[in-house]
Amino acid sequence: MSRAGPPSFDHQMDPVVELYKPDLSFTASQVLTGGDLAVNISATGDYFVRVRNLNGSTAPYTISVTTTGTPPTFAAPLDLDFGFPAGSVGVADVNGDNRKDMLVAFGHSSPLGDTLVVFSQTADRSLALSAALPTDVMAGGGMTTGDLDGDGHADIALPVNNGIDVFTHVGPTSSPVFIPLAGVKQLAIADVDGDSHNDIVAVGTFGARVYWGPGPAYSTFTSLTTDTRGNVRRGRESTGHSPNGLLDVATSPGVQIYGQTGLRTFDPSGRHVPGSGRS
Ligand SMILES: [Ca+2]
Ligand SMILES: [Ca+2]
Ligand SMILES: [Ca+2]
Repeated sequence: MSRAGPPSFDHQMDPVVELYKPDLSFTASQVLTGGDLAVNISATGDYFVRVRNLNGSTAPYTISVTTTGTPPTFAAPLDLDFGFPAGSVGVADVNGDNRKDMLVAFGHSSPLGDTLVVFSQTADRSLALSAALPTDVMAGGGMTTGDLDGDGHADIALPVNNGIDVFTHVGPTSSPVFIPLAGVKQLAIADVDGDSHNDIVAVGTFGARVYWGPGPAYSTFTSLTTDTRGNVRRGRESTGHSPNGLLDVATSPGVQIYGQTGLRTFDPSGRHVPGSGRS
C-alpha cells in the first residue's frame, strides 16, 4: 500500500505515486484514484513504486505494506424454507448486474402455483425477492437458463403444459413468450448449430427436437428423433463436440447420442453409449 502525505491540496497532486507490477505493467496511480493510493496486491513479486515530483514540492509521503485477511468465499448460508417443494431452480444473472440471481419454479400443485420466483443477488451476497411471475400451467420442473435473445442477459425457458414458456428481460412484470409443444419434459440451451444464436433443445413425449434461434419466439425446429422410450419420463439432454466440430445432442436415461452429421442434420438412429444401462 502506498500512502501519500496528509490530505491537503498541494500534497494531493505532488508528489505523484504510481505502482507497477513485476512485469513493469502499470497497476495504479494516486492521480487516478485520488487521495491515498491503496492497492490490494494478491500475487507476490517485486513491485515497483515510482514517485514523480512535478514542481519541486517537498511534500512528504510514506509507503507501507500490510497484510489483509482473506475475505470469505461464501457468506453465511441462507436458508430458504418455502414450506413446500420447489419444482426446479436456476442460477443466472437475469438483470445484468454481473451477480448471479436465483430462480425457483413452483408448479400447479404448489401453494404458489404456476409461478417463477426471482431472487436477485445483492452486493452483500444476500438474495432479495425481486419478482413473482405467473407462468402457464406447469409441473414446475425442467427450468434452464441462457441468453436466448442475444442481449447479453440470461433468459429462462420452462416446460409448461403443452409448450415452453420463455422469459426474456426478466423484471417485476415480465410475461413469457409461449412456444406450443405438447409433452415437454426437459430443456437445454446451447448454440447447437454454431450461428451465434442460442437454440433450445427439448425432449418429451414427442421425442427430441431443436428450436433454432434467435429467440425468444422460436418457430423453426428440427426433430432429432421420435423415440420416446428413454426420455419420456425423465428426459435430459446435454451437448458435446463431435469430431466434426458440431454439437451433438444426448438424451437420457441411458445415454443416446444424436450426432450432428451436417449443419442442422442429425443421425436419427442415435448412438447408444455402452454401459449406460439402455438396450
Ligand atoms: Ca443479477
Ligand atoms: Ca437475453
Ligand atoms: Ca444457434
